[in-house]
Amino acid sequence: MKSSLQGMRTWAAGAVAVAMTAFWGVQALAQDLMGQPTPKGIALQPAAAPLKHDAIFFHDVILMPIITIITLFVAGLLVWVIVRYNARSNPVPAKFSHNTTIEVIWTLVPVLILVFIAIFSFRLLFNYNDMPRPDLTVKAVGYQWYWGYEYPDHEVGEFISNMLPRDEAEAAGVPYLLAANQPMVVPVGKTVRVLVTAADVIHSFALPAFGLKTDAIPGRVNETWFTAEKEGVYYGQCSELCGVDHAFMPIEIRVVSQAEFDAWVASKGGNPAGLAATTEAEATAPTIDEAGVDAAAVEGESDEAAVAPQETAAPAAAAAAN
Ligand SMILES: [Cu+2]
Repeated sequence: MKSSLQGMRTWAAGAVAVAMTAFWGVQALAQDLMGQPTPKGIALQPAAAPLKHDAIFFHDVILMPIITIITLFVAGLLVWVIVRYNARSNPVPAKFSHNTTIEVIWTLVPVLILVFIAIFSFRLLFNYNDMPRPDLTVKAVGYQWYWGYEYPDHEVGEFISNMLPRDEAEAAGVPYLLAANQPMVVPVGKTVRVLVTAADVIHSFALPAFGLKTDAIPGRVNETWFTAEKEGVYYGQCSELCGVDHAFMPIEIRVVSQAEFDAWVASKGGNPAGLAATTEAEATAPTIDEAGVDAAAVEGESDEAAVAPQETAAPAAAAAAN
């Protein structure tokens, strides 16, 4: 009995080691694609934003080892009971039905495990809620079955982002069902606040590489955020079953340099300096006039703006955009 227990322990320890090695080994071997799913990949998509790093840590370092150890432990117990206590090996069964010590243990240990998980779980949850001061805001509106994006800071009115048809996606060498004809474009390294809502039914704004998944609910504005760490194209999908074309309303976020972003905003008829002017005006009062003049000067209205220095940046910027 004693030796079989000992053997069981050794076997369990070995199995844990093998399982962990296999798990981490597969993770290390797989060269997962950035910003999109990897064929035959089993790990989470690589992180390209802080929240995803936190989520991957929670999954890989906290949850997976606990899940693996518990699964192997319970499976080991089952095997032990089957082998040791079947009718043949144990013809005279024990008659007791309770064991206070072991009941206290199997109540307390799971409680402690859950508390341990909760510490990290809440930390992750708080990270999602504690958005750093955003550098820009994008409003994402879910429709049956496409997304609309709007940049209020930059005075870019809503534009529609549809899925790229199969022939166009294949011709362009981009993933069909993930690529969009008009991506959401954001500057690299800037904190983007995404205001998420919907116009008809519930959708969900989800993008794995940034760790995003926020319900888009009609009549309600939800908020999420990300700070893209490197330039590139990142794909997500509507993740709330929303009707017959639910699978055909992808989310494509293109992360570019600040200069490219400014050029893109200008190409959309927006005001690339809109946010900078507003932020400056909010931050320090004396720069209000400067910001107003600068914004107007871009459009060659410097004379009018100069004689009306009391004007705040916002109206001047709005005038400049017209
Ligand atoms: Cu949807």
